[in-house]
Amino acid sequence: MALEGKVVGRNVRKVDGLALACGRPKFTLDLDLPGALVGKILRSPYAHARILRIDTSRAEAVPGVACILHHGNVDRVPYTTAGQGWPEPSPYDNFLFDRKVRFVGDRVAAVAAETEEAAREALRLIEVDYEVLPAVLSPEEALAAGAPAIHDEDDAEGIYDAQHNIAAAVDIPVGDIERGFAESDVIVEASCEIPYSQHVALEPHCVIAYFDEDGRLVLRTSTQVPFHVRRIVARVVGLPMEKIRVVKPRIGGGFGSKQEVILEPVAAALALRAGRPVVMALDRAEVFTATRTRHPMRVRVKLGAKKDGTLHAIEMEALSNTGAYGAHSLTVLSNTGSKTLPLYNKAPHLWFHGKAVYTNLPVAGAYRGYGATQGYFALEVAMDMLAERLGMDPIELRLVNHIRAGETSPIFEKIGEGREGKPQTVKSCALEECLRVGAEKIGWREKRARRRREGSWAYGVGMSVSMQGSGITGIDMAAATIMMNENGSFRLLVGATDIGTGSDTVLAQIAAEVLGVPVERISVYSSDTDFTPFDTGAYASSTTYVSGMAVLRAARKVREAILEVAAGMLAEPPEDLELAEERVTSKKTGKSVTLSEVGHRATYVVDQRHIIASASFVPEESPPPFAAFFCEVAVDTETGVVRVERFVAAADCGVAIHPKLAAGQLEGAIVQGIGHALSEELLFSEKGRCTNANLFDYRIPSALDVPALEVVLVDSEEPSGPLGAKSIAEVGINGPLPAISNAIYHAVGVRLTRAPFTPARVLAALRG
Ligand code: SMO
Repeated sequence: MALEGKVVGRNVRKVDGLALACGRPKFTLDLDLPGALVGKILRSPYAHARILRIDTSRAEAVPGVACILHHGNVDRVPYTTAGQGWPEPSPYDNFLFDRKVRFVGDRVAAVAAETEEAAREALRLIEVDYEVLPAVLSPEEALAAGAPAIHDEDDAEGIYDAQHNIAAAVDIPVGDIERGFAESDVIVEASCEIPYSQHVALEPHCVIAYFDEDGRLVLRTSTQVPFHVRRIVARVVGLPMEKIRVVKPRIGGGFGSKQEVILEPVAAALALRAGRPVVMALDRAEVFTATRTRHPMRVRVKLGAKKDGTLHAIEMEALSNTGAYGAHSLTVLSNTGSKTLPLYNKAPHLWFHGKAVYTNLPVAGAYRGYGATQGYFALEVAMDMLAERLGMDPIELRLVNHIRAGETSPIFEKIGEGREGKPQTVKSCALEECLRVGAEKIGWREKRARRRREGSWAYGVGMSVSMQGSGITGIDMAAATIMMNENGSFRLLVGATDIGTGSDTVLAQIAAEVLGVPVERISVYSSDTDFTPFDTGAYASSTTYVSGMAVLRAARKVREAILEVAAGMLAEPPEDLELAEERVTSKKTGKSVTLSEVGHRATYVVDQRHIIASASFVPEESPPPFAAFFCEVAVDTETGVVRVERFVAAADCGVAIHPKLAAGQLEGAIVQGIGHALSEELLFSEKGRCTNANLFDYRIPSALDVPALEVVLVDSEEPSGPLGAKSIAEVGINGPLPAISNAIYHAVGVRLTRAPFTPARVLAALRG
């Protein structure tokens, strides 16, 4: 493979792999703090209610109870839980505790006690009188005339239209959409809907709050965004930022659910009030109902095309349900358009518009794919309909329309992260090759031409494509520090947040490649707001690209310093020297010195200094990774059961720094996407109570449910990225919903547009 370096492009051992495999204590709750209190949260039994009275006297009398917090005894500070850059694009519509509750599971009070039993007993004894209010349980109800206003408080900030329950709205026209449709030869329309679904990270949200020897507050927490945690907690509990340290240990998955600052302010407030350490961990039911979910969304896509298949007009309308609070409401909605429409950049007339509305249901937030998943479901089903109407092969239709290297889309500039974006030209795109490889592997041509049928089982194949981004232009920022030890090894300090993705390994590889050492000679530390430099965090498919560029820059500076010292030793100019295999060697004379000799000289002998460098990176563009997805499904026409028989994905993530980890990201995202397509949905009673908040009734794919899955990484080289890399974390989750829906259509001739495609829905569709 041409793109392989000495370290980059190789499947080196994960830097934390052995410790994780051996079960060494590395996760948040593995720290045993003597004397820590247990924190628990009292949650609302009602979807919408006003708290008339709260009496904690009986609860406080429970032996072992240290403190109880509620709206009556904490400061009222509006904030957002969305862990994003500053200024924050999500509305400030959250309070640590409020006078009102807005969904079943909303926080009413929190207790810290010596034991879990005492904490639970106290929760039971807190007396609350509620005035139950009419609940709004769907986006349609939220928008209906006379609907109760969910956010009627007068101190929330940044809500688009609180009186009408609209958290955020977008309206982005390009060209003249009416003319576009009038000039089109063929028009199709699809409306697709995604329900409530949850990330189901293996490790639930958890945090330990304690005080260091100087009385500073330390939060050891399972987060994707340590620096945003520090900023948001400081604001909510009223501490100066320098009095807070956030430590991120190993993380058992996030997928967006930990891009939210949910538990940390509660734990911090309890610890501060009690003057004692506090441990908090949610149970699975709380994770399902009271952390964050994907934004349920209905997306309508109308496509107008010329006879040859060239798209001429695209309208996309999204109705997003943000639940009780507006975390990521504007940015997820924006991404529904901004991460989908540039893919088909041949259409001159575009209109993207939509609303994110409040309901009295669980709070939606960031979830891998971040709006694009919802958008691609409708867009790629509509493309399948268009191909059929035109009598074109669906692959051919994509080939006619997809963006290529050297091309742009006005959408890049029009839609950014809650504000305008930046113009961008795509510099690498191997989607054509992805389509070719994927089609060949699934046997597209043969299977498309001949539908198989066995008894009641009908077989079909379907496909879809998607892109995503690599970080957020002009907003994301990452920094890295590299220090050389005198023996020629290095410490790499990054604010980048490995949440199980393997990014520590990827970043070490980038440094190792530049510094001419094996990965084993680099110790990586991520992330601790006291010791590692700033990084916006692990989200928006940013780490390899954004943090990787910071590491690359820091490593280049360190290399320069090493060559300078070696130049003095070899009495040759640095330009004539090269750094490889742990030595600096003269290109002219062949003489060399080891890195250890360089390190010892710099540290102890001549012109002493620490060889150390820091660098930052802010992306000016967000190069999209691309992927093509193909699947074969079997549909039982008697029971409506859908089985995914095979799934093939080919993706272009630029240079894969660690091909196995990159392939693992793609596989994991696809399996989550298959869960969206076949089984995952949170269900609610008519009072807004979730009825399946457990892993038995809410079905994520298990190992047994994963089909024959083949992923291929197609090389490209992204000139703006670190050693040619762009992202891979999210793009894979956008494919399965439309590919499986399109395959079902090929198998049995019905379009499934409401996820998940349960047997009942498939049967209903089959029966007309
Ligand atoms: S949904 Mo991710 O935390 O950008």
